Amino acid sequence: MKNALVAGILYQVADLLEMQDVPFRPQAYRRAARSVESMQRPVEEIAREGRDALMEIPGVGEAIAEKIEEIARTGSLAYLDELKGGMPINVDELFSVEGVGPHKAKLFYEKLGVRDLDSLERAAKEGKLCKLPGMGEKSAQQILESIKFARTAGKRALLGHILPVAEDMKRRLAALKEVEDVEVAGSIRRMKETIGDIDMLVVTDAPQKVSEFFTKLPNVERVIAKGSTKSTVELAEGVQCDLRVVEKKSFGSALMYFTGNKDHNIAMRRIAIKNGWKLSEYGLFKGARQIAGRTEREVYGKFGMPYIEPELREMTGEIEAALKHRLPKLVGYGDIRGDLQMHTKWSDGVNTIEQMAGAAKALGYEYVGISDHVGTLRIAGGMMAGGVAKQDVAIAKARKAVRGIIILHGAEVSILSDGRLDMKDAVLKELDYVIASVHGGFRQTQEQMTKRIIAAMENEHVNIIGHPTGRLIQERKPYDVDMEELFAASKRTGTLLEVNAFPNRLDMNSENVRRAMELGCRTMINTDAHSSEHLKFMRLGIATARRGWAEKKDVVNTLPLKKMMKELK
Ligand code: DGT
Ligand code: CA
Ligand code: CA
Ligand code: ZN
Repeated sequence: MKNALVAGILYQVADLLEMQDVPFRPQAYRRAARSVESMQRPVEEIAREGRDALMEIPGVGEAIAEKIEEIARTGSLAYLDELKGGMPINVDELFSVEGVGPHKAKLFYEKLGVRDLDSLERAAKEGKLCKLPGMGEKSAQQILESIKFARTAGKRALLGHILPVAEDMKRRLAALKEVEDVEVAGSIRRMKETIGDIDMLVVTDAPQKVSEFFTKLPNVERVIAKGSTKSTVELAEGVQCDLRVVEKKSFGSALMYFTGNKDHNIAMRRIAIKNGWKLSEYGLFKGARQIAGRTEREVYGKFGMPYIEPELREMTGEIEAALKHRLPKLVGYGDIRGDLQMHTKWSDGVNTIEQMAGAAKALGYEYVGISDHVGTLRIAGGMMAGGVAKQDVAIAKARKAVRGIIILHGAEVSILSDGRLDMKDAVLKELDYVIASVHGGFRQTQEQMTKRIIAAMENEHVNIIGHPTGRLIQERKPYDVDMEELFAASKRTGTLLEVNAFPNRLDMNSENVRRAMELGCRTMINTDAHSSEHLKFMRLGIATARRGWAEKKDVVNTLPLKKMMKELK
């Protein structure tokens, strides 16, 4: 942990103490923070020497030394969380706005009841901020600007939002006659769930023309750098994009290098050195002679490895597996035969059953499952028993209207806090399949939550657990559940743990998929579409499964209808 980060935590403590009008201690924390910040030596190293060593840092007494030890050991400070928890306001949100510190936050709260970004924004828009002492039109306007920034800053973009942007850019570049080859690299190519920036590679003999074109694309907001080998721009979608020009003979090695990840690259380079070679973005070299680099396959081949799919390049055993020719045969992007989680106008979706089925058919699916919310989940428009019966008639009608695809009638039912389902068995039993999910009551102990979900898995009518951990990427942590227990229950009961492909869910995540597959569980990938447009998120779920080393045989909805239905247990 960097000294600046340790100091940052101490500064935050100081701010919070000051807001509570605690005398002296804020200054003490700030003094210590300044010392730590300005030290050359890593404070972590000093912490390892013991408390006495820490107390030699100017301004650091026993109490603060103890805190630094904890930060060095755990990366966080329980005392800080406690202070934050005791505040009536969302400190992290408010302090993330430039121009809002402890004094302003306190003022805004006491005079206007501002607790978080939303209420701050409201107050600013209603013209209330500028009337406060020490504030004016201008500073209120600045805060409004900063709020916009604070909402996106520090957050990585979702793959699902940026992948189409990168692909569109690739298409536009590929259409240029000067461009010989173009590829998206980086975390997007590895299909990581969140991405920092877009990395594009091109082969061209006319780099000036290409960078000219690139920096003038319609969604370019700002040009950060423009050169013949590298240009960087900021896009309207809120991410940066790097464009690098590489030589044709190096395209494979450059693609490998800029796809990463970094640890994978470093390991490959080490292996090259062991062989007496040198690997870089320019190629694989024996002395001055290039022995590979045109394609990735060629480079991996020189090392006696098969091609390693980008989704696997996370340095989690793929290199060893490749050397032993034991890489998984990943489920393919074209292997899915149907999507079984989607919502229509019958609950909280925007399209009709016919429209969803038609869109699924257009994707080439053999079957599609309609799984509207049932039960008392009001915000999702849950149907009661009567609604389900009516929908059954509507499904029968849709089957006649949309030919060439099998329409299944399923449902998504909530798992109540005590593990019971939010719908009678007698209703569930009539459906083709049932997905059970946790939609509320997230704050249970691990024991309660695990028992709750397993109880649902043990219900004979439940076939699938939807979004099994409840996380929303960068928004909500997963609820506390013992995944090992869920995997065991999945094997025992045959209830599938879903890979939900919705861009901000991707739940199970790839780590969980990997573990589940290791234990011999199977899974199903569904989109949870709430509109026909959402059906195309399937590939994000497939990518998540691939990053979890899942093979076709592990994914139940790669099976033809009859076999798939047999796997619904
Ligand atoms: P991101 O953008 O944060 O989502 O993640 P990446 O993986 O796209 O990282 P980025 O954009 O910083 O760099 C693209 C690739 O370039 C990265 O995956 C591996 C390679 N790379 C970047 N820096 C280094 C480095 O210092 N050493 C090595 N060996 N490779 C690097
Ligand atoms: Ca990147
Ligand atoms: Ca980059
Ligand atoms: Zn759900």
